[in-house]
Amino acid sequence: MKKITWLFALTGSLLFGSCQKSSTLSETGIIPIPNELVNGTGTFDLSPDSGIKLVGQNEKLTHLGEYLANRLRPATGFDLPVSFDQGQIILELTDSSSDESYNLEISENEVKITASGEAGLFYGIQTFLQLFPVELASSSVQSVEWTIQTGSIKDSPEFGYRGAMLDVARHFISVEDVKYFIDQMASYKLNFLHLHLSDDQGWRIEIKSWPKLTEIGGSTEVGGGKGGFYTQEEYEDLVAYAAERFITIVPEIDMPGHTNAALASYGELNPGVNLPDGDFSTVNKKELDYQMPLKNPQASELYTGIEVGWSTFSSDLELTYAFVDSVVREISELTSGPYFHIGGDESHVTEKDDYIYFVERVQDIVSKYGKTSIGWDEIATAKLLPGSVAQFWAKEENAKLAKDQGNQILMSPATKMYLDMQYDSTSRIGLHWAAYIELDSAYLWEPTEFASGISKENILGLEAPLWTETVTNRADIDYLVFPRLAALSEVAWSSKEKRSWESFQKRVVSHGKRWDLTGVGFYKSPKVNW
Ligand code: TNX
Repeated sequence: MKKITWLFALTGSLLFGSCQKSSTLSETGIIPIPNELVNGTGTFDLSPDSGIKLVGQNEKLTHLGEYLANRLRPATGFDLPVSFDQGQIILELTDSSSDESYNLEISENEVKITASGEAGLFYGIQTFLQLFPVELASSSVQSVEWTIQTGSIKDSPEFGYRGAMLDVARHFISVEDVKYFIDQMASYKLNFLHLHLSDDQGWRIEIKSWPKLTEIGGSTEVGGGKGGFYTQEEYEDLVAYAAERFITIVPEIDMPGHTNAALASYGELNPGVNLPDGDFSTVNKKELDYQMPLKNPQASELYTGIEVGWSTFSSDLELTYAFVDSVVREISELTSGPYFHIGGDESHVTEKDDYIYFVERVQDIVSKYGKTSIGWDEIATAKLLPGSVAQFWAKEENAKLAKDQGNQILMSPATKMYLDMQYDSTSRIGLHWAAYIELDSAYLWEPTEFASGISKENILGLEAPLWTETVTNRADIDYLVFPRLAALSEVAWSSKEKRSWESFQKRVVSHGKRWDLTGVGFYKSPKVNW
């Protein structure tokens, strides 16, 4: 009797299991949703005999083949040899262009991913991986049928810059956690990781010519914890790790405001004026403990609170530019990507003229070291160099100023893209000065219609920042980032015509299962039937 019940349960679950399986390719939970998708009628099975065949010249091809094999091997337990001779999974690279598009053709006998550039092939691989049962994400062998639906996909991104930002200054984030974040970004086809490396509360990257920045400035964080910093070798390792996943690191040194950690490390950089009395906050942040620094013309005190807008470099001190020059030079030498982020936000105690003078001089320094400046939208009040990018977070009129100068805008509207905003008033961490951002709100907006006068051609791309005033560990990152990062990746990658909340709401369910399986502590938004 017992046996019969057991059998019953088993058959039931098998039946249920197979009902759960998507019956067509378009019903598989691909995020971001591809441009063009045609359903086939059959299935393709990955089997112990499957192999990966490489077609093309590029030396990165072997690397991509191995990457795919390594993603498929642990859960399937299959050998999946990678070769130029045979295999049913074909990776074909036709050129070495920077084009990010790919084609994916799945028939009953083979799968073929074709691209003219390595990044495109990598994105095709990401899509392919999402087609399998979620158990594929497991690190041990699973007894599952590795079946996917046939059909074809032609895909390319809407925006060339699809980014996320980690504020490693308010709370330091370890190399290991940044790598984890990079892996997550890669699976959603994001390609720029902006690291906010300095702020009032901490300086997080070693500068060999100014060592006290990390000795002193890196020694604490919000709440008074021990802080931390990346050595230059660790930073280079992150740049390389990201590059292998087609992600470009954008380093940010925030200035002239948000500079207390530097001012606490080197007294001689201090403006030498007393900070004004009063409340310097423009926004009413969550009531965390904070302490104002001593009003001291010498080195300022380290700061572990979360108020903003009260520190500044001195723009009429030549030493300031010597300092900035060293910092930009050292970091630029370690950075393979084209951008250097100069911050520029919330400099509420910098005179307007001083601010403009400072931004213009710093842009020149950045350009001298072969990089292009990005800055928060306020930098558009200065004269921008051709190519400089204004990152829109708050003020439409600043975005407009950038556009009128012929410069592009990186869209990070706080009300939609700030990953540190709470989902609702019950969220256990996060701020809410800009908005509460539930999953549907993060999804339902159109970047080319968001700020008046800013249309597609003015937009370089999108970036979702995670500020970390209230974020102290991986669980906190997971909770604020997922599932919103998946939603934002679709806004950045997929065309307006393809996006639909109803569809996303269904597709994200399998991602939730994958997150559960891999220990990503995501927010179980009530907007989704998980
Ligand atoms: C505003 S966005 C800031 C950050 C804070 C963030 C908190 C921006 C350019 N400045 O300094 O961390 O709000 O949400």
